[in-house]
Amino acid sequence: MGILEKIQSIQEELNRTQKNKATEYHIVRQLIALLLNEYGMLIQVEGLLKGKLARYRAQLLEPTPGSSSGGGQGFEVQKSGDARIALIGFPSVGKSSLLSKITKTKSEVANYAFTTLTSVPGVLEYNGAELQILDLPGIIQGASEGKGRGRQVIATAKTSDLVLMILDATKAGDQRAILERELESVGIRLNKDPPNIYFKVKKQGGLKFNATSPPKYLDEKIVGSILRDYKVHNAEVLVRDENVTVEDFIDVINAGHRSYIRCLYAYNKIDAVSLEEVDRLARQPHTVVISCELDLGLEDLVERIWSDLSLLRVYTKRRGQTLKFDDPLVVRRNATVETVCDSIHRSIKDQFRYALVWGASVKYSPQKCGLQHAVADEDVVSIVTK
Ligand SMILES: Nc1nc2c(ncn2[C@@H]2O[C@H](COP(=O)(O)OP(=O)(O)OP(=O)(O)O)[C@@H](O)[C@H]2O)c(=O)[nH]1
Ligand SMILES: [Mg+2]
Repeated sequence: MGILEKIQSIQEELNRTQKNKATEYHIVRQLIALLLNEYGMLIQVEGLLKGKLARYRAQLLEPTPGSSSGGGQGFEVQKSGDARIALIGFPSVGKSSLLSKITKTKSEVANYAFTTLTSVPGVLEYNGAELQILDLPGIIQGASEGKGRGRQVIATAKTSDLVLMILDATKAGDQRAILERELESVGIRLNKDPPNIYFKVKKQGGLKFNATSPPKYLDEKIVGSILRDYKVHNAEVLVRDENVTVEDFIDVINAGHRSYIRCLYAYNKIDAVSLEEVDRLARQPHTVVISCELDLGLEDLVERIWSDLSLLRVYTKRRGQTLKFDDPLVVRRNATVETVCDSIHRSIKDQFRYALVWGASVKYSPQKCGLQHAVADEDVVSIVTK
């Protein structure tokens, strides 16, 4: 081949390649466009499906007509252990993820709303106590009026010693206020003490109203008219706190339907927000920040659960036996020697002479105490019987 022919053949080859390049480029572009389109459609369909799934699952949660309790069996779980903690929150905030992290129980986790349809109990062992953690279906605005399985969820929350409200750090907004309102509307009072008002319905004598110091937001007239509305005409009312409100007084009249429960707020998914935001959330009262995904703040959370429950550990010692510190009796705050007796055995009280108590609740260790003596955390108690 002469030099000219060589040049010509290379040029032809080059032309061909360039043409091919252009066509291939065109084809690839078309392909990419197609794929992108397909991908977009897929995302759309996925969103639609998730939405549908959530809607149907929400319907599944809707109380069935005719059933008094609002449908669904096995929702109420037997109480067990030393205290009950209810996980309350919107769907998909990570309640089940948390249960699976802090207990040995696995509750289904998924990225669509209403994954959990019933209550799932787990046990958290801490400081020698057994704490029952209840994973519950997510609740939504309107839950207290029966939306979703809201009413049952809230009824279960009412039976707990601590509400652990799980919130999504990526959707901070007004979740907290909405959930609080839902719980408030069915008589749950979070992080509040019962109002300091003595109230007793009498058979006769009209209304006897007294106050240790003049209340700021309440007077005899208001109290009288509220009581008349409740058809109570004879009662004794003693207000011991000048700051009580009308709402407080109404709570006192309805004491049977009010539950004063501690609440701890946990913002989950802090791995997905900025440090500034985490800092802002963590500064709210009664709040911890966690990430189930990255195992952040979980130990801290468990410690806070424990301290908010205000449980007391009492070590009981039998005469002549060495004390074991690994298996405490776990009792509520305000517990007395009597409570301790009852937790040991039903009949031990009948044989009771006195108790020897070592620890923070007594001046001298050991000290002889009666049944009414209030115990403190980590006291050692030895019951002396007849
Ligand atoms: N980024 C992030 N995602 C999380 C975290 N914890 C849970 N998730 C995700 O959030 C989604 C919902 O988690 P679940 O534990 O099923 O939420 P849930 O509150 O039990 O939801 P329902 O049962 O539907 O009420 C899942 O896709 C989890 O993987 C976290 O700490 N960080
Ligand atoms: Mg769940």
